[in-house]
Amino acid sequence: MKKKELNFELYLVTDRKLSKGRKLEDIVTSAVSGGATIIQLREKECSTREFIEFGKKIRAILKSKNIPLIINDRIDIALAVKADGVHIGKNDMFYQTARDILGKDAIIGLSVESVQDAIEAEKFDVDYLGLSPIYSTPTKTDIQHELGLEGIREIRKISKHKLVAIGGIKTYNTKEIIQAGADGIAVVSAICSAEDPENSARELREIVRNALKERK
Ligand code: TZP
Ligand code: MG
Repeated sequence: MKKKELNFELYLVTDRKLSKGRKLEDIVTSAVSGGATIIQLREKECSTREFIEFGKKIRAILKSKNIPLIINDRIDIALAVKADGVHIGKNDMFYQTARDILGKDAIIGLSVESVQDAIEAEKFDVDYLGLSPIYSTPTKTDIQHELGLEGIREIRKISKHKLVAIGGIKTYNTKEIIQAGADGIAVVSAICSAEDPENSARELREIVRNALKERK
């Protein structure tokens, strides 16, 4: 996957706790059939061995479909499963250290939680910023401040990077998020907990695509 071809329109972040007992492999496969453009494995509780085994399985599924695989936090896992990149937050490894380890071809995304964070990220050659959170969400409760639409607009004004919005995003608020300046949305529950993950992915992607078209 060449970096120029990266499409951030619908970014799925996995969470097995929210998958209603269904296999994450199946949810990922359905999401991709519905139009997910990039997949991040976010495993906070499984062992390193399990994570690697699972990552390799997902890697195999995504490879044939040319969909990039991103690993949350864990540079070691990303290397072990030959993922396309990592997503790092403020408490994880420093951006530059991750870049030095993974090299220039890796996709590296950085979470930003404020305009100030986005200003600081201007000096990095990151591949995208995850704007976190747009809205508060039961999926991740250790966050204090909602960026909201105003936060997206402000960051869009000052940032040269691709912007992926995350937190509380559903079909009913996707359009306004893209209109505010995001290049795509990242979701957990809107797909992982959906009755029909494929259909949810299809609906979300369609809204993003149309909103991007209108913005041009
Ligand atoms: N980072 C910021 S918010 C969030 C993460 C991983 C969770 C988003 O979950 P949901 O279910 O899409 O609101
Ligand atoms: Mg993290």
